[in-house]
Amino acid sequence: MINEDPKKGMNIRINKKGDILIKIIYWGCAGSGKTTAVDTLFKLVNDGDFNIKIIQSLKKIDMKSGSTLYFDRGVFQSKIQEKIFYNVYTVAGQVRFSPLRERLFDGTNAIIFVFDGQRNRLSENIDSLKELKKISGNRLISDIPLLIMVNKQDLPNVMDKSEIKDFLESEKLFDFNDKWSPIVYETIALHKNSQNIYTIFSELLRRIAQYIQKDRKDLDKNPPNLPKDVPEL
Ligand SMILES: Nc1nc2c(ncn2[C@@H]2O[C@H](COP(=O)(O)OP(=O)(O)OP(=O)(O)O)[C@@H](O)[C@H]2O)c(=O)[nH]1
Ligand SMILES: [Mg+2]
Repeated sequence: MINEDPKKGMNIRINKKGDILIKIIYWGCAGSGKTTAVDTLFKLVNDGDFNIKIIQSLKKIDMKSGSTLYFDRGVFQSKIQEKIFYNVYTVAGQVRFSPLRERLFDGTNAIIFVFDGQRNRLSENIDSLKELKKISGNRLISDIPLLIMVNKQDLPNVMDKSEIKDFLESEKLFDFNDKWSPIVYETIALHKNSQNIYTIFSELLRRIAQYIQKDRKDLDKNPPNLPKDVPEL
């Protein structure tokens, strides 16, 4: 751990080889499009020329219905700084999997919250966001960068980003006046007409780098003491 106090700072893990392991989670209610978004992200990176490359393709643990049963996970490596690895997870969004999400949250460094843009899903979206805020112990944004997708923009009459912002502000769930406030992106997660799926991920990576810089002073003063049980990638 970079920081001695697990409740403060980013707590990036570094393994014995000196690799920097960053854990990113896609969070949101059941069916909002987390698995679809990450699946599309891996396809885009596989087919395109980006600053990251796939080290481990996306492994899904799901039910027959396609809903996630445990989690999905895949790994990218930065092409620019080869010591940096991004472990990307999606949580299982069904309400009954809350204990599982709490466990998966452990060690999370950055989050993309996936709103289902359909109006009839608003209360499920909000419940999921409240759960995330509770589990994170108020570390969102101060220590854990967060961005928001309003997904399914290809469907008719979905919520747009300004509606989401107004709603979250009026409910006092976030304010959007700070430099580190979440950016809200309108997205389509389906691969065939995807929108903003790589853009939001790359903005998250940019923010992670900025947050690490913020911690950097601590890192210089207190070189990390690596726990023996940090697994190799
Ligand atoms: N039209 C449309 N459908 C989408 C979009 N993103 C996801 N879907 C569909 O929404 C359904 C649920 O998507 P998933 O990616 O499995 O949702 P999830 O958030 O992983 O759900 P859980 O694993 O149960 O938490 C699937 O039928 C997807 O094809 C989108 O942008 N547009
Ligand atoms: Mg899923």
